[in-house]
Amino acid sequence: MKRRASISERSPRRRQSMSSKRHNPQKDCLMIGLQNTGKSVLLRRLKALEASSIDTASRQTVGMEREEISFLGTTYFFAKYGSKMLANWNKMYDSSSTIIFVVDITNSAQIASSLSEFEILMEDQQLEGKPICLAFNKNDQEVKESTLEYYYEMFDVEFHQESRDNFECVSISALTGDGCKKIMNWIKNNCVPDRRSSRAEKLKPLPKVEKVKSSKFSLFCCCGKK
Ligand SMILES: Nc1nc2c(ncn2[C@@H]2O[C@H](COP(=O)(O)OP(=O)(O)OP(=O)(O)O)[C@@H](O)[C@H]2O)c(=O)[nH]1
Ligand SMILES: [Mg+2]
Repeated sequence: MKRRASISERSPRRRQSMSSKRHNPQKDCLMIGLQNTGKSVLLRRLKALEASSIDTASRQTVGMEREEISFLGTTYFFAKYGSKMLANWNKMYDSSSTIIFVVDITNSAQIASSLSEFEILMEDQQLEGKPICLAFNKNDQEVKESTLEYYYEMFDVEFHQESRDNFECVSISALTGDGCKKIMNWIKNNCVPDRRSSRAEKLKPLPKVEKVKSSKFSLFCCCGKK
């Protein structure tokens, strides 16, 4: 009898997407924030944590950019959305493991809009239990301490830290790298593998342990059979 072609054989595009899913078992770390807050530079910095200098040129992110970043032996997948995609941010929440919201502390004219987007984010039902990191960027610039304290209060950092287990707030400089390692450590602790792959792990039958008696020794054998 003629063998029926598998889905991947019938559709090469489907085969491509299936194989990319197989190679990308993790969900993305989603990076969002308003215009010029420093997302592109931060992504370059996270990729080169220890580098003395990185490319700091501003390139407006149109649509979405994806990057793979390795940290302590694990590769994480980052997706970054520019402010132009603001209306679509929430469509990406489901496919994200963690969210980094970047704020430019030197741009006082923008801070109210950043706060309003952050509040919408924190109230989104889809994000209940999802790890969120608030990154106050550009701390290499002169900003009064009282202004920073004021921003912490404005963004209700203490309240979010108390009410969410996996909320983090960091003061960073994507330019110098200050505080950026903290973000990668937070990702390492919070970036959970895709549910499908962890479910597949759970469904894998456990090796059966059989006790085999021999005249002199008791041997334990592991086999995959049920
Ligand atoms: N002083 C200082 N400047 C920074 C820092 N991070 C980014 N910048 C500068 O801020 C400007 C904007 O940075 P980008 O990374 O392009 O901003 P973005 O958030 O990706 O902007 P969009 O893609 O338009 O949404 C550039 O001139 C950067 O060099 C920082 O930590 N300190
Ligand atoms: Mg950008």
